[in-house]
Amino acid sequence: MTSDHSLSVPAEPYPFEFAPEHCALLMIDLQRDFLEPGGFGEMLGNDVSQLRRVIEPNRQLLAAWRARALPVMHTREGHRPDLSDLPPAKRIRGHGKTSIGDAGPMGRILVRGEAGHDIIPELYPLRSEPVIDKPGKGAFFATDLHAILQNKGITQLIVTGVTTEVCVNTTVREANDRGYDCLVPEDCVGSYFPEFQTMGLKMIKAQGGIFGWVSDSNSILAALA
Ligand code: TIU
Repeated sequence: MTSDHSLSVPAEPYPFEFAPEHCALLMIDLQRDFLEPGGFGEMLGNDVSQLRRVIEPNRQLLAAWRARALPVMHTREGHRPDLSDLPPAKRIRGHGKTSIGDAGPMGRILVRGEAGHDIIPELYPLRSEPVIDKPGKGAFFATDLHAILQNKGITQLIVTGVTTEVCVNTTVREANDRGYDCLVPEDCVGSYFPEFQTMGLKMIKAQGGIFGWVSDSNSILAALA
């Protein structure tokens, strides 16, 4: 708890107490290449409808944060056009025919500045909302996110986005080790794999909230109302 003006959200493993002005909405990798039909995610054989169900609850949470002028931040996974920040191990992983940096359905895959790398129009950032370009799965690795959060006095995070077991989980773990409280609304995070969605959320809230809390968007909206 970071202020005397705190709200309580029903959550697992126990209620999440948060001070809105110290709590950022951190939206992970809601990028066209992961969510849109014809993008990189679908090209890899994934069912993007599993991710698209997160759009509407995220839109509602984003509207609520913006209406109260609370802090919002977005991340994008991707690399420099010269690929100098792309580890060779990441580029060749999977031995696919097409890999990061190659021409894809919406421009060069996961390259900054390309259409597919950008955030979906439904959840597009405002100019005032920091966008963190990250080369890895976690939002803290090789980025200035921690400094930005510290400068703004943010100690708690509502983490949403895709995918639950990859970039969301990695970011929550990184945040937890840096001392942030993280709440994950389950309807605002998505995985291409239903079993990973379930287990990815269980891993966060297990053992007394080993990495954080799990709730849903309606419970957060109700607490803010
Ligand atoms: N953002 C994110 O999770 N990147 C991924 O590569 N996720 C997969 O599930 N592949």
